[in-house]
Amino acid sequence: MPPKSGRSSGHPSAYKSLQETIKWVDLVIEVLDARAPLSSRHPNAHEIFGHKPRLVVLSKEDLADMAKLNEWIPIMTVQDAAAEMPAASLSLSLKTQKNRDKILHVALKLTEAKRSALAKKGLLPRPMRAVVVGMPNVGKSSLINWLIGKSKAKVANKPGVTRGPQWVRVHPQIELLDTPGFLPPASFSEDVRLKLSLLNLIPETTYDAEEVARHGLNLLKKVYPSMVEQYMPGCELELASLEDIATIRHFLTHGGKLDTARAASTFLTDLRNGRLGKITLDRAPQVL
Ligand SMILES: Nc1nc2c(ncn2[C@@H]2O[C@H](COP(=O)(O)OP(=O)(O)O)[C@@H](O)[C@H]2O)c(=O)[nH]1
Ligand SMILES: [Mg+2]
Repeated sequence: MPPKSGRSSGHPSAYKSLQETIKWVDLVIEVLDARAPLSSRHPNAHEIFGHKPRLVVLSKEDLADMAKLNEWIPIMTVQDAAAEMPAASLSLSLKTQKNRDKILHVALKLTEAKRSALAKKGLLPRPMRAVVVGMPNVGKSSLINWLIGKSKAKVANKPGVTRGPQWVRVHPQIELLDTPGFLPPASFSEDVRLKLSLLNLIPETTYDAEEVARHGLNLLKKVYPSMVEQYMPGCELELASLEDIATIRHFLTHGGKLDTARAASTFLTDLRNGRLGKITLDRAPQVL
């Protein structure tokens, strides 16, 4: 349930303003991080936009474990379909321009029913309106820029134009809001918090980097042991620790002790940039 007053949430108007935006759109484009398809979904996603056609975009495919991702893709829309709204999901990398046409094609398909309903009412055809939503850092702005492409530059080049959110035509029949929908804050389980911290999806001020790196290393030992072995040559997997990373890389503090803070930050950066390998930390359920 949305909070009724400001007391239970730091942003009492977040639900309201998002719901206001969603009222105006024909399609919700939900962005999730392909390295954590479930953990990066807002806990109230279905309640917030379950009554609209939804396109689920799993971003950062280039950093994700495709084998696991391919298990997730068909699952992501099952609950949406249960709301009897058309839904589809696909993964992509916003680092390449590939798949832009595919996204637009799927967006058109998902809004087909709406367009024919408008036509039946005798209304003039209008472009379908879409908004991009998702948690921080999943790739919303990247997706918006990726979809808008050159037309965005055109708008920005006009001198002296200050403006609020605008609809940008990304296809003759699709308009996109040029700012993402703002999702209300949520609380997460320990497990989800760890994954979100590891993948840099929650602010660094909200957790202890060294602690997250230690837990992350342990998680990786279980899920991707060979990555850890390659990353830390010569270490026994069971015992591999931040201290070992500091030793291997000769990270020492001024006092000559092992610099585990630096080891933690290096490990997190390498993990996030895909230097350990392509990872997807959420496990897809075996049975639908
Ligand atoms: N490798 C990779 N990085 C991405 C991709 N999409 C977004 N990013 C990066 O993820 C970070 C957050 O993206 P941003 O669009 O600002 O996320 P937002 O907070 O949801 O708007 C940025 O550093 C992007 O460059 C992707 O498909 N692949
Ligand atoms: Mg952004």
